[in-house]
Amino acid sequence: MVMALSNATMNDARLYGILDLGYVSEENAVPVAKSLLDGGAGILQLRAKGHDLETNRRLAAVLQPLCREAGVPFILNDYPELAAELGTDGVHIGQDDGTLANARAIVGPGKIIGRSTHSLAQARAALEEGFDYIGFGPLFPTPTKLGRPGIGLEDIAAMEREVGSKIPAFCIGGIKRENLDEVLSAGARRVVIVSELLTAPDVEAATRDVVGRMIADCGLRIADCGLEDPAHAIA
Ligand code: 3NM
Repeated sequence: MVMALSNATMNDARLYGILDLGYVSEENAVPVAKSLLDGGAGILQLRAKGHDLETNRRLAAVLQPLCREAGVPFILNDYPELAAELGTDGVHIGQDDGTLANARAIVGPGKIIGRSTHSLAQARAALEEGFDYIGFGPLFPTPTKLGRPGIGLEDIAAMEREVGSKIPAFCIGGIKRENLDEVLSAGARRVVIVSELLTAPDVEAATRDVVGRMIADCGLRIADCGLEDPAHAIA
């Protein structure tokens, strides 16, 4: 069995890349994943909503070793049983996908389990429950996750102070290079960017640009962009 990557690896991640089959064909999945990794994405997720289990299995089986080679955790969206079967580094679950304890019982100890949160209250609850990281959003309405209102930027600072200082917290939803500065100014320290990167003419260059800006922004802050207690971040 393959062990999960270390806490430190994920705690360093500023940009979380998602290979979303809503934007990338199965044939292009591997080259696009490579571009995200080469551009500096610190975590990679396969998100194949509406695709069958076999497609998820086929792709995840290829992407996991690719990420391992790059030293980047590979996370499967949904499908904890498949994550356990393939030994992926972790799994990401939504608000309606059950408890952490349930997912942990399936994927086992040492695996990364993340939760989507859509409010400050949900972010606090995910920290309390013991999730390894959270997504926080959608900040802006986004075609990648239709039907959800944007939660705006107002709660980012409080979320970062209360939750993002303890576990990695990734702001998500409608983030583009053109509004990245606004999101960072609101206090975000980590982001997920999906459509903007996957539809860029040069995925690797766009990814590299975002990662460079994230790192530079951390360097500008008085407080470090790390966690208060990195060892505490992942159980
Ligand atoms: N989850 P884009 S928003 C997959 O708020 C996802 O939980 C969200 O894609 C959440 O960068 C989102 O294209 C879509 O807006 C993010």
